[in-house]
Amino acid sequence: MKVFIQISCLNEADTLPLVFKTMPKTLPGVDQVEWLIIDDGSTDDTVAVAKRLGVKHFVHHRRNMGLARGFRDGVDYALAHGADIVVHTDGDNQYPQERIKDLVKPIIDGKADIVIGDRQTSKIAHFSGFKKIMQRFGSWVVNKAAGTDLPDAASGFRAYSRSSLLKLNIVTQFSYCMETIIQAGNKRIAITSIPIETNEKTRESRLFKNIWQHMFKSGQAIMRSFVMFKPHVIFVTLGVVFLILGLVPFVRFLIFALNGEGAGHLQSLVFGSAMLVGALLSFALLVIADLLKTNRILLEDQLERIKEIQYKK
Ligand SMILES: Nc1nc2c(ncn2[C@@H]2O[C@H](COP(=O)(O)OP(=O)(O)O)[C@@H](O)[C@H]2O)c(=O)[nH]1
Ligand SMILES: [Mg+2]
Repeated sequence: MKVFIQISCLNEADTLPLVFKTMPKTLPGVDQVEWLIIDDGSTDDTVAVAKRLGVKHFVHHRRNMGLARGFRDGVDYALAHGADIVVHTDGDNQYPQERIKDLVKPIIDGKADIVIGDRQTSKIAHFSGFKKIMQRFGSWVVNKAAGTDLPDAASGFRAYSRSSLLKLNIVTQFSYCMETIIQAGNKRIAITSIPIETNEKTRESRLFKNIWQHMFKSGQAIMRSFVMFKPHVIFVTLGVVFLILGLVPFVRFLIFALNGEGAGHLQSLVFGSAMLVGALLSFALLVIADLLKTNRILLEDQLERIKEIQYKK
């Protein structure tokens, strides 16, 4: 059993030594623990510091490509080097590395394929009340899209089994945290979570300037996942709303028209017809989205088989 612990880094030279203070060298039930740094175009000493700390595996991006792409390239590297489990943690020492042993345990025991460290956001002192509510709301929406029941969808402290990584395909540039859950949920991958306590904040978030940006970007990612995995939720809702908005004035016009008073109610006819066209379009988009979904399932099945061959152990 080989575990790769990967750390996303964008200029983390200052905090990496702190991260490695609690970084496990061995784990129960694991033969080999490897550390992997994803250097996403850092301009500080991240790489030199990591080498000094004993890291031997690196994925470099010459320029910044974003967290999601970094994660994907890290996973590719780990799988190519024989990883059975890939753990992800942050370079700002937000997560308790000493809990990695608990994160991988459900996978080693064969009870789950993805394990998420639940930060218990309601208890984090430096989160504002509003941020806590938004975290809960965000997780609720993700759970709805994924068909899961996870308390903390935005946590980046996770362990993934090899087989789950062969099935997951990251397509968004951003918010892969939410995306992986929604994909995993819809692909019926077993996900579980364990409660963790986060460390003291070392610096401000670099991923988000403020909570609004966070909400906007997460919202986009969730919306896209909905269209990908549950298109009926969006297009049936839209279609029904348009249908009702269209039928009411349309029927109103018809009644008048049958009574010979149609000429005075053309507005109803125009508005009703426009809404009915909207309804028709929504249902047409539903059919297209559904066909695309079938296509994607076939493509993803191929990708999984290719990855299995590519990363054969
Ligand atoms: N690969 C990659 N990692 C990043 C990027 N920006 C931030 N990170 C890393 O992602 C992790 C989380 O970033 P952080 O600024 O702490 O955001 P937070 O999750 O909101 O606390 C840290 O390990 C960062 O070094 C990026 O553009 N690319
Ligand atoms: Mg952080």
